[in-house]
Amino acid sequence: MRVVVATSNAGKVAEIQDALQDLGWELLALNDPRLPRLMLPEETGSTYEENAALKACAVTAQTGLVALADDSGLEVAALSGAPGVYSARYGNVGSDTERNLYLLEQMRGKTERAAKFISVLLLSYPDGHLETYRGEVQGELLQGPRGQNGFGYDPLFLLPDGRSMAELSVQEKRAISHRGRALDALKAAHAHGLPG
Ligand code: ITT
Repeated sequence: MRVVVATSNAGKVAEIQDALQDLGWELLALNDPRLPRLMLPEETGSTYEENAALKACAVTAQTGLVALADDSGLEVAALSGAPGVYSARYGNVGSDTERNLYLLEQMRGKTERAAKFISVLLLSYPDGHLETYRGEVQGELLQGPRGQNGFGYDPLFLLPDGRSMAELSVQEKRAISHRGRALDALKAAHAHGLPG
C-alpha cells in the first residue's frame, strides 16, 4: 500500500519510517516529487484525534492516497496538562530549544514534575474510512536538557530508567515511547495486510 506520511516534522518521519519498514508499505514524504505541492491545514481541533484527522484527511483529499498523520504532545501535571495539543506552539517561540527553555521557566519552583507524552496516529483512506491508534508514556521533567537525540521536548523528559528520551537511539525510543506504542498498535492491526 502507498501511504503519504502527513507530517512536516522530520523527527516524526524518521521514527515512523523506522518502525513501519517491515510492513512493506511504500511510504511517501510530504515533499515527494511525485506528489502535488501539499499544504497541511491549521490545527484547529481541541483533541489530538481531531488534529490528526485534519492533517491526514487534507492530504488524502489533495492526493487521493492513504495518508498517515501523527498528532502528539506533552502533558505536564503541574501545568494542568499544558502544553497538550498546543505543544508545537507553546510559548510562541521559534525553536525546540527556546520552547524547552520556556517550559523550564514555567516549571521553576515546582516540585511535582510528572509528565506524559501522547501520540495519536491516524490513517485516512480515500473512501473516508479512518483508523486511530494512541500511545502514551509516563515520565518526569528534568531541571535542564540532557541528550542529543530525538527532537522537541525529548531532552527534558526523564524516563523511569534514569535516561532522558534524548539519550535513546531511534530503536530504543521506538521500544518505549508514546509513538512507538501507537506504531505497534497500528502494526498489529495491519500485520496480515488487512485494514484495522
Ligand atoms: P506536524 O503537525 O507537521 O506533524 P508538529 O511538530 O507541528 O508536526 P504536532 O502538531 O503534533 O506536530 O506537535 C507536537 C509537538 O509536541 C512537536 O512539535 C514536539 O514539540 C512535541 N513532540 C511530539 N512528539 C514528541 C516526541 O516524540 N518527542 C519530543 N517532543 C515531541
